[in-house]
Amino acid sequence: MFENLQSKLDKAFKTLKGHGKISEINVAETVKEIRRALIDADVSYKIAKDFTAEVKDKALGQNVLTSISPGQLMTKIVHDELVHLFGSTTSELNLKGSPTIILIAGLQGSGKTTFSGKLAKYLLSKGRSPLLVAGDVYRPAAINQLQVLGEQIDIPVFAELDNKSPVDIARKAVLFAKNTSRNVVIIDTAGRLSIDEAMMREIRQVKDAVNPHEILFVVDSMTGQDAVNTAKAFNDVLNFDGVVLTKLDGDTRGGAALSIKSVVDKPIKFVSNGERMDAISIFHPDRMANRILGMGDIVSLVEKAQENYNEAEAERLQRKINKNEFNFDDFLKQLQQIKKMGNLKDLMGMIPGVGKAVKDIDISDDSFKTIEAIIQSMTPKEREKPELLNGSRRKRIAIGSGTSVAEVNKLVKQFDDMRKMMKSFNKVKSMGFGKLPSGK
Ligand SMILES: Nc1nc2c(ncn2[C@@H]2O[C@H](COP(=O)(O)OP(=O)(O)O)[C@@H](O)[C@H]2O)c(=O)[nH]1
Ligand SMILES: [Mg+2]
Repeated sequence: MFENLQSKLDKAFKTLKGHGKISEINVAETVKEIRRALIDADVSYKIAKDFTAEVKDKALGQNVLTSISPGQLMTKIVHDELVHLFGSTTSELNLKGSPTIILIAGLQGSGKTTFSGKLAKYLLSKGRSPLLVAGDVYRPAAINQLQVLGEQIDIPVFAELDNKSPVDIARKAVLFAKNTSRNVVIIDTAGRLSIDEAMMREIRQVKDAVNPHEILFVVDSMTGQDAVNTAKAFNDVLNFDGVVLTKLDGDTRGGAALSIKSVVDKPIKFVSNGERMDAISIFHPDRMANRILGMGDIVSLVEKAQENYNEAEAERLQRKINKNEFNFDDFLKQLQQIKKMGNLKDLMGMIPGVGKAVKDIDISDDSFKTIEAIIQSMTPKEREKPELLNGSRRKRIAIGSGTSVAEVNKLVKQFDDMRKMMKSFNKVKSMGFGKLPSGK
C-alpha cells in the first residue's frame, strides 16, 4: 500500500542534511520533495502545498538532538502532519437507536455491497444482530449478491424482488428488524457509474424516509482525486457521517485517503483491504500515518528521545566524555534514562548503526539490575574514579551487591569498553549513544 509515496518520502527525508538546527536552507529541498511525493500520490496541489507549508513551519528552528538524525526528526514532523490530515482521532460508529439504521452510499463498483456484508459481520462479532437490506433494486444480480454474502456470514437479508422502490423497501426493512429483534439495519443502495441526479434524489429520499443514525460514504481509494470530487457531491446531498475507503489492498497511490478528510471534513471510519468478509478495519489516523511512512519505529524513537532530552545535562556529559571523565555515576544516570525510554533491545534496534556497534556489549534489560546493584555498592569516590577499583575493592563491592567478583570485573570491563566507544563517536550528548550516522 502506498509504496510509491512511501519510497518518495523516504528519499525526501534523506536529502535533509546538516546538524544542529533545521534551517531554511537545509529544509528547502526536502520540503520540495515531500510536496512532489504528495502530488505524485494524487493529492491536490492545494492540500500538498498547505501540508508542506505546515511541515516547514514546524521543522524550522527545531533542535536536532544528537540521538536522532535530521531525517528522523523530519519523519516525525511529517508523521504528525499526516495524522492531522487524517483527522487525528479514531471515529466510532454511532450505534444509538433501536434499531440503529446505517445507510451505505457511493458509486457503483465502489464496494458498497461487499462493505455492507463486512460491516454486518463486524457488528455481529461485537454482539450486535444486524439485518442487511437489499436496496439496490435495479439489478437482480445485486440483490442476489447481497443474499449470497448474507448466507455466507449467517446474517439475514431483507429483499423484495418485485419491489422497485428503495424507499419503501427501506421502511419495511426497519419494521421487519423491529419485529424480528435485529438491532442494526444496514441498507445497501444502488450506485451509478458517476454522479447522477436521479441517484442522488433517490438516496436522499431513502435518507428522509428512515432517518439513518449513520450514513457511510463508500469510496474506491484507487480513484484518487475523482474520489474526492465524488465525496464532495455526495456530502452536499447527504451530509454523511463518515467515509469508508475500499480497495486499499490495490496499488492505490494514496491521494483519496490523504485528501478526503480535509475536503469534506468527515472522518474516515473504516478501510477495506480485500474482497473477503473479514477484510475490514477501523481507521486509525496514527496507524495509517505509520504505514505510509513505513517508519513507525523511528517516530516513536524520536518521541522518546524528545521526551527524555535534557540539554544542560547533555552538555555536561559531553564535556566529561571529551575529558575522559565519564564515570560510574554518569553511567548509572544514563542507564536510568535509557530505562525510562523502554526496552533496551528494542531501542537499540531502532538506531541505525548503533545496534551493530554495541552488539558485543551485553546490556540487556535484565542485566540492568545487576549493573545498578554493583554501582550502588561502590563508594562515591569509586564511582567518580573507576581507576580506584583494585582487587580488594572489587571483592567488597561483589559482596555488598550480592554478585560475584567475576560480575564486577565484567561490568568494569564493559564500562571501559563503553568509554572507548563513546570517545570513538565524534560527539556524544545524551544517553550515551553518541552521534549517529545520518539517514534512517
Ligand atoms: N480488492 C478489493 N476488492 C474489493 C474490495 N471491496 C470490494 N471489492 C470488489 O469490488 C467489486 C465491486 O464491489 P461491490 O461491493 O459489488 O460494489 P458496489 O457496486 O458498490 O456494491 C467487487 O468485485 C468486489 O469484490 C476491497 O476492499 N478490495
Ligand atoms: Mg452493490
